[in-house]
Amino acid sequence: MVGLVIRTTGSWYKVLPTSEYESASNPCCGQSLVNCRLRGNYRLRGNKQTNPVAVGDQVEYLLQDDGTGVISEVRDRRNYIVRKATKLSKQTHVIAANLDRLCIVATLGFPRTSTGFIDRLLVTAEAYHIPACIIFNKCDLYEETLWEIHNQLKAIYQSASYPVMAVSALKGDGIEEVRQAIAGQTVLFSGHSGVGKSALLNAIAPGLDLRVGEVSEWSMKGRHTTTFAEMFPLMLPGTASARPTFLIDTPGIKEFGMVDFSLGELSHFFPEMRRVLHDCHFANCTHRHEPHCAVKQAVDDGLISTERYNNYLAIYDQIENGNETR
Ligand SMILES: Nc1nc2c(ncn2[C@@H]2O[C@H](COP(=O)(O)OP(=O)(O)OP(=O)(O)O)[C@@H](O)[C@H]2O)c(=O)[nH]1
Ligand SMILES: [Mg+2]
Ligand SMILES: [Zn+2]
Repeated sequence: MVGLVIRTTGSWYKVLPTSEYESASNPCCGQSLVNCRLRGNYRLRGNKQTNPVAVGDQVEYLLQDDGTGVISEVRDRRNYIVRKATKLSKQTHVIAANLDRLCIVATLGFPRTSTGFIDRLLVTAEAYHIPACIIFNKCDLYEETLWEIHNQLKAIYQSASYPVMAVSALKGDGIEEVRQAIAGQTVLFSGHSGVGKSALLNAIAPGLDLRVGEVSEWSMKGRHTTTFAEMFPLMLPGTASARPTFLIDTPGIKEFGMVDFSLGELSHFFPEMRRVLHDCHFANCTHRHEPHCAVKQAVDDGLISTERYNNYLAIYDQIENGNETR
């Protein structure tokens, strides 16, 4: 049997049989989920990853007499989003696999998301060719100054080729645009705790009824309302897609520790740099101090945002010094 991992808790995996969502008009039928464990002698891939099976994985499993399953194989991943397991850890944690899109949920206040955090997630998405977009939530709380900041950030990210949306999960503003953009796709929602990822999923698909944090709760340090990643297969009515949509809610992350790529590649994961870097005088230009650097020129000309370029330098420094922790 083949199925899709939609939730992992400890050593149990909830698997949706492929036949359930490929034929069903409403794949959201809880009864058909199979509780699976990993075969005892399953070898961890290079034992670098803390989780051998992640949400979004396609797995092969054997159905037991008691109705549970035993996973014998995790199929090769098309892509995935991976981060450091903990700040200083050498181990990595796969947040989710086989994605069509990463939605970074950000807020300008209550709490504020830094562009450094956004750019680290974007770089990781680029590295695995996952289209990404940025959703600024809680726009019902923006006054004039926050709208100005929003518009500046929107200009920066759109010119770097990322779609930017402003929404209010609470009031419903902008939700229709998000629904149309993601219909029929497997979408990972990621961002700090308290930005409203679960609230946004509830707004996109009102039947979901996910737990949303109390205002007093998320402002307290270290409190996470969502505690494990979970995928929700559903049909999005009113959209053009006849395919199910797979929404993945995740626990908030404080810092995003990047893994798995080299310094030389970094500028290739900034689309606006990728466009010009072939014009640098030196083929191995790091775009930091070299003369006749097309990237630095583009920054001077206002074609590449200073904010993004500074984040590039910061990430470069951190990788170079071996303490990339964000
Ligand atoms: N004003 C306003 N508040 C919102 C909006 N969306 C979410 N909230 C509030 O923000 C708080 C956090 O929302 P959650 O959906 O739990 O946030 P989360 O990102 O899922 O948090 P974790 O699960 O901890 O990662 C709750 O109190 C929500 O009511 C919004 O659009 N406007
Ligand atoms: Mg949540
Ligand atoms: Zn250069």
